[in-house]
Parts: sequence; C-alpha cells; structure tokens
Amino acid sequence: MPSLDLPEKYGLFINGEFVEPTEGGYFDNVSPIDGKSFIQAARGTAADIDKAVDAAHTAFDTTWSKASVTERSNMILKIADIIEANADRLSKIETIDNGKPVRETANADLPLVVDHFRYFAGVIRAEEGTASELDKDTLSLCIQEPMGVVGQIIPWNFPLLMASWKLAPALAAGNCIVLKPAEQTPTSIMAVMELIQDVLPPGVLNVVTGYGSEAGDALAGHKNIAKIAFTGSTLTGGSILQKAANNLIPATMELGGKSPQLFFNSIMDADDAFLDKAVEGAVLFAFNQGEVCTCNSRLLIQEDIYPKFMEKVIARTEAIQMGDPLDPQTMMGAQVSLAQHDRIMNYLDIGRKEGAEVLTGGSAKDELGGGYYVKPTILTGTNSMRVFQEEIFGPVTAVATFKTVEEALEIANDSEYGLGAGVWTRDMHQAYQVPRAIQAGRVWVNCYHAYPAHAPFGGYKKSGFGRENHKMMLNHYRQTKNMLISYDHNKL
Ligand code: TXE
Repeated sequence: MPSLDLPEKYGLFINGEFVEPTEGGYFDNVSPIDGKSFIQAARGTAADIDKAVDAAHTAFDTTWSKASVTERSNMILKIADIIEANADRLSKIETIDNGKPVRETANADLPLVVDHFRYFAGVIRAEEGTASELDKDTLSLCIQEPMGVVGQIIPWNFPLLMASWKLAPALAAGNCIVLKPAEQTPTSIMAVMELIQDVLPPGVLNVVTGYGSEAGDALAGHKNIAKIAFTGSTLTGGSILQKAANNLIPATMELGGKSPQLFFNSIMDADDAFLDKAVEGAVLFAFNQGEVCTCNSRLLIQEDIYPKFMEKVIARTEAIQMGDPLDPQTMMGAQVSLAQHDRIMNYLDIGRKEGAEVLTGGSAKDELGGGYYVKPTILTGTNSMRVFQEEIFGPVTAVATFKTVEEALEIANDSEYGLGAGVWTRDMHQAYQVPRAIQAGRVWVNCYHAYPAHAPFGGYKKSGFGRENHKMMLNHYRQTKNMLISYDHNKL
C-alpha cells in the first residue's frame, strides 16, 4: 500500500474538531484490496449522535443561520478548492477504502465531488423567491428557509461522491448536518474533514462514523433532527422511514435498483463508432464492480441481433483488466467487503440453481491474493428468476431477449424497482417513446452511467423518492415561508 500520510485512527468530527468516541472505542477499517486493516475508525454510538446534533443546533442558532448566501457559497467553493487541490491523495485513499480502481476515483469520483460542491455554491447565488400581488393592498412573499439540523446516512459504494451529493445541497440551503458514513468506508470522508476542518464554523458539519445498528439507528430516530436523507438498501430505507414517520419529519430515500438496458436492432445497422459505444454501454454493468444502484443489471436485447451483439459484449467483458485497484491500468478492482463478495457468490449459485446459464465469468478471482475479487459475469435466463429481480450489487448482469417494443417494455417494467434504465437505438421515435414508457427516474438514451450535478436523479417505485443533484434538490432541504402582508390600515 502506498504511504498516504494517514493517522493510526480517526476520531469523530464533532463541533469543529476530532474527538474520541464516548463509549464505542474503535474498529478496524479493512481494505478490500488485501483484506487487511489499514486504519482504525471510531465506533460512534447514540451518545455521540446526541453530541453532534446538539453541536449542529448551536451552530445553526449562532452562526450558520446568520451567514449570508454569498458567505455560504464562498465557503462551499473553498471546500471544492481544497478537495481539488488534494484530489490525487484523496483518490488513492478512496481506492484503498473501497477497492475501486484509482483510474475511476481520480478521473470520475473526485472531479464529480468537486463539481457538486461548485454547482450548489453557484445555484444559490442565482436563486430568487417570489412576490405576488393578491390585491392592490396585499402582497404574498415566498421565502425559502432551511430545515435546521438534518441527518444524512450514506453507503459505501461511492463514499465521497455520496457524501458530496448530500452535503453540498444541504449546506447550500443553509442547514447544519450530522452525517453518518458507512462502516465499510469510514476513512476517506474523515481525510476530507481533516483538510476542511477550518472552513465552516464549528458544528455546521459533523461526521459520526460507526455501525448502522448503532450510530445510524440513533441518527435516524433522533428527536431533534428536522429531516433525514438516506442512500442504501431498500430494506434499511424502510426501517429509517418508519422512524421518520414516528418523528413526523420528511425523508428522502435513494434505494436499490434492477436497471434494464434495452438494445434495439437498429444499433447493428452499421459497424461503426455508435455500435462500439453501445457495446461499451452494455459492459458498464461491471463499472465500479457493479456496486452501483443503477447498475445495468438486466440487458434486454432484440432477438434478431442477440448472437452478433452478445459476441461483441462477451469479448469486451473478457478484455476487462482486473487487478490491483492502485494500478492506473486496472479497470475493475475489489468488491467492498468480504460480506458483499460472499453475497455475490451466493447469487451466482442461486442463478445456476434456477437454470440461468453463465456466458462468462461466474466465479471469484482468488489468484489476486487476499482481496475480494469477483469476475465480471453475464448470465442468461428469464425475467422471473431471482437474478433478474433482486439487486445483486456486483459485477453481474442478466440477459434476456425480446421481439417487439411492447415485449421489451413489459420485461423492463416487470420489477419492483425503478431507478435507472438505458435505451439504445438509432430510431428517433423509439428514442423518445420508449424512455417515456419506462418506469424509472433516470433513463439514459444512447449513453449510460453519467451523473452530472445539474440533472435530477432518483427513483420510482421501491427505488425511493425525492431527487438528488439539480437545483430542485434544494427544496428537499428547505421549507417555504409565506409572508402575507397587508398595506391597508383599515381592512382586516
Ligand atoms: O446496506 P445498508 P448494506 C444495497 C445493495 C447491498 C445491500 C446491503 O444491494 O448489497 O444494500 O448493503 C446504514 N439505521 N445497497 O447492508 O444497510 C449503514 O451503516 C440507520 C444499495 O451495506 O442500507 C450505511 O451507512 N442506518 C445502495 C447505510 O445505512 C443504518 C448502496 C447503508 O447500509 C441501519 C448500499 C439502521 N438500522 C447498499 N442499518 C444504493 N442504493 O446505492 C444500516 N444503516
């Protein structure tokens, strides 16, 4: 492992400083690259969540609610600048923490993190409220005010990017925050906090690492937060939502998916760059080791192009360079944890027992020595199989064929999830009509896996509700104050 100037352990970040956990002690943070612990993380518990929420309230009352939009924006820009200046080191820490290739953390994760902070710093400068004249003596003013102190719980698949998706809009909207990172990847966000610790007033942003059942549970159920935002599994999202309901606070949920990608026969009309792009799009199921909520985990291919198209997809999949994620040439690294590795292997067994055929991959890659590596795997079968219906969250996709547009849509929408989808076609009519008929919050057309800050992202059905990114996200972190003003001294 390269030396990245990390301490032996990170405490919790509460009220502007690193502090010892109250009672939970520390736990090993294991790198999935070799299965060895590389740093200790603080095991925050309910007592630490209480402290963090208290610090956030004090900060909100004394400093953050008084900061002007320009001051908030400038501080958020400063966070972006510091992260950008340290992106090389942070991308390596992210790789060691999560197992994903440094080629991605350096070229995708970190630049996107920076851009999300800059985007939200920018949009708030251009925000305006509304004023309307109800009659000649009465004015209605609508002003957006922050919620106050919000809780945020994030997963391990894009530790820094998921943090930025939540932190940037919440700070921009004027809230104070308690963030709980995933226990599998607690380090990279703490390395960021160490760098930006002096940018925000103490208590505005607090980070409590620890387990979901301890720190996460305490944050989700805390009586003194005004909103909870969550990204993670549909199961955990349900339990967090029940707590939010008990506290009568709003929640936004970004949950699991089983995203279909539809390949229409017109993609094979010419042997050109567009066809190559479609093949690359299909192989993106292995992007980020498949640990993406919008993983294109179902490939639906028009029957008449299936043999030729799949031949190309399999050949491209087998050319993916797997290995040490710290090697800049590596395209696919390690799964985040042993538990996730084993979960994927279990799904491969389930698929085989259900009668799914393995077209390529289908096993672990043990020869990489101690880490949690799974070969990119393509299965074929029918949409009723569990491997077509359940989120595997690994480099595994399941392939089926269709004859008509109607059949393609029937299969695509036969899922409890509705997060992402892809449509590949040269036919402009299909390129509009098919995405409109797909039940998903994001449909990529002739592209896939792009996550710009200024396009809204979120789920239909059991994939959640609320949106992330885009300026509309600010409304998830604030409430409308209406001032109804009379300028008539006589009429009530
Ligand atoms: O997720 P959890 P896990 C899916 C994916 C994966 C499966 C299990 O299919 O295989 O979930 O992963 C915190 N109260 N996704 O178990 O439990 C936890 O500490 C409050 C999809 O890791 O959802 C972590 O910070 N918080 C997903 C976060 O929730 C709790 C990304 C996510 O953990 C908690 C991750 C509780 N009771 C997994 N229990 C996506 N949509 O991108 C856990 N947590």
